[in-house]
Amino acid sequence: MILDTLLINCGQLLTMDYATDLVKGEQMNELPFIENGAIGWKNGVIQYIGTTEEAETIERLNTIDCEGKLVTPGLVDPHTHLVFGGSREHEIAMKQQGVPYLEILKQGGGIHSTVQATRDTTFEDLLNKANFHLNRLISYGVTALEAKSGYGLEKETELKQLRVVKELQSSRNVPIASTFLGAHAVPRNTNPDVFLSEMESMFAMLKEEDLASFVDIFCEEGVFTIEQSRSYLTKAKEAGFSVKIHADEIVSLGGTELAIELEAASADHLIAASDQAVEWFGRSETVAVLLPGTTFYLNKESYAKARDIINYGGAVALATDFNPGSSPTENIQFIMNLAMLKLKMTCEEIWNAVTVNAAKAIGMEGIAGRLQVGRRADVIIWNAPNYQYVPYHYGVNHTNTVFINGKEAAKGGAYLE
Ligand code: IZC
Ligand code: ZN
Repeated sequence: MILDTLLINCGQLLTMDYATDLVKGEQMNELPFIENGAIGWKNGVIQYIGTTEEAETIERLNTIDCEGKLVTPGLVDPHTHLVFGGSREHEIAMKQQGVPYLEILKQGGGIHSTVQATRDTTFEDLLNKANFHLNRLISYGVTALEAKSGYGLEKETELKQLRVVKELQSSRNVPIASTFLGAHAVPRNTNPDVFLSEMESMFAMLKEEDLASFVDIFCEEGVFTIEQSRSYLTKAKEAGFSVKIHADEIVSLGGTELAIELEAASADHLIAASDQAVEWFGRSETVAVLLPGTTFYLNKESYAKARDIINYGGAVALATDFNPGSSPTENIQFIMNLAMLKLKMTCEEIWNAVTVNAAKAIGMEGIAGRLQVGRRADVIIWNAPNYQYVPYHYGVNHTNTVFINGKEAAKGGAYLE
């Protein structure tokens, strides 16, 4: 077989080639890599992984000399609110005056502001906007992701958002997991239980039309209670969905315990998770998806207890939480910097958290987050001499070349149209 492309002289080639789909506890601090590695593919599928020396005789059309640079799998972003209308810079002054996130929401701003903008935006404009942000995520190294609805809070607009995601799934060559977050906020002057039953009534149709794989809920003070979340997600599971929870982001309600009890695919945020919940991750397959960009942007002092979750044997993943309110950034590398600085994660843990564990959190363990023969050639060459360098040097884009399905998708930090 003649390969299309062979990368040689990869200073460190991270493969994430573990025996399991999920890396937990102490194992998160391992990071197997091939020194002076080589990786090659044909028709977008990886055909060779090994050393440069052994690759010498492989027939190929194109050779790229990586000159000692770091080469890794494409990154996986397991928590984004990719599809939305408008933006929220008009709330900057309130934010600077210290008006809390939940207070802005209570006053009809925050999520409600984006809901109005999303209702007012056409399908085509939402799609164009989502494509723009997706291209930027890719330029930072993301080659697989999750995208949530949740800015409709009514059937029609929730469907519009999910159909944008479905269009992206078929028109773009990046795997996207679709999550129904109809339960993102209670529409103003609406009874929450009546609202939740309206959202539940969409489950069967979403399943039938394959519009979502996951159902998520914002379990938070002033939004949805533990009891409402348990009942809603139990019905979602009965309808055949995997579930996720925005858990203990601001107030400690016990959403993290609920996620573990329900065997959720992930529990996300966890800044205010109880000590008990943190301990439970050790005995659970539920992935702790941590979003330090949100803590940073909400200007909070204390971050999620990543160290404790890992020390108790749990699995951590990292995500941008890209959204117009609490985390307006597509820069997943900045999230890796924050994980180093604020979550005190080791560089090894950080790389596992944005690849193998992130893929597992969105049901993509079979296709994303690892480099293996037979898998998609979603590969990044980094302007970095080693894997520690990316979490270390902050605020800039280190990608040299992002390959999606074996094709150059971004170069020098810019998406290639
Ligand atoms: O638009 O504020 N936390 N949902 C829950 C968000 C943040 C997104 C937003
Ligand atoms: Zn979120």
